[in-house]
Amino acid sequence: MVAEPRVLSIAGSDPSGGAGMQTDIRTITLLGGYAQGVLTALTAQNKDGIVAMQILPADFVRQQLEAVFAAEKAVAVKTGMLGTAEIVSAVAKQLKHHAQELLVVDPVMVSTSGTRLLSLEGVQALQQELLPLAWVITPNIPEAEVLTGLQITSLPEAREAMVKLRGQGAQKVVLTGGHWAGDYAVDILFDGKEFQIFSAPFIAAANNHGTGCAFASALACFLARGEGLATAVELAKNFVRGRLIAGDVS
Ligand code: PXL
Repeated sequence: MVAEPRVLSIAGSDPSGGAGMQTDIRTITLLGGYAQGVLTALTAQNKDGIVAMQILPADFVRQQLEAVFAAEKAVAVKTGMLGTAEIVSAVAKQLKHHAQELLVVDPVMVSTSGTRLLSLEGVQALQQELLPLAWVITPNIPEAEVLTGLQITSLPEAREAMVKLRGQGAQKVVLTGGHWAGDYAVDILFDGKEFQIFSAPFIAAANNHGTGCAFASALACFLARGEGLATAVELAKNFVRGRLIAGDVS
């Protein structure tokens, strides 16, 4: 086990600290990782919503990545908000070039408050270029529905969608469960062979903005620390639960 493994987040800024890069860096740091961060976009937002956004030029994202990779390669990389197809392509090219194996792709598309964080062309680029590189993808139910074109309202439908997501190139799939109707948050892991269910009572928090970012970052961090995937999912889920219970998701 590495003492303080480098974990790189590629994500957008949420200046209020509730989601995005700020959440990622806090999560990685809290969990004993050495956080690196490549920004894709700046937003003006707080938990009530996004009022403005500046997406960075893809070439500048590429330059940031080159600088980071030239310094020291991260053990694990996590992607969040990518904004445009051009940024998705630039990120995919760099990760491929540097043969990044531990890659957690959180296919962020829309903010909790409803603002689009990845263009429609970006969704296509993510499917074509980034998913084939992913060690694990962590969609929530609405994201998995967009990526597969399937409706997910039951466990059998979830399983079908997860098989399809693996078919798009991700090696492993974690369907995060904050959107199920009912009293339980049920996360499902599909490793290509088996489905594993992680269930915990749903926490009706006043603020759940940023839970997806925290989960994917925690997962990347536990993987970087050498945990197996199922253990990493369980630990990441417990971490997010703890933050929700504390009223501080991020
Ligand atoms: O929770 C998804 C997310 C990711 N990244 C940024 C965000 C949000 C949600 O608001 O703002 C920058």
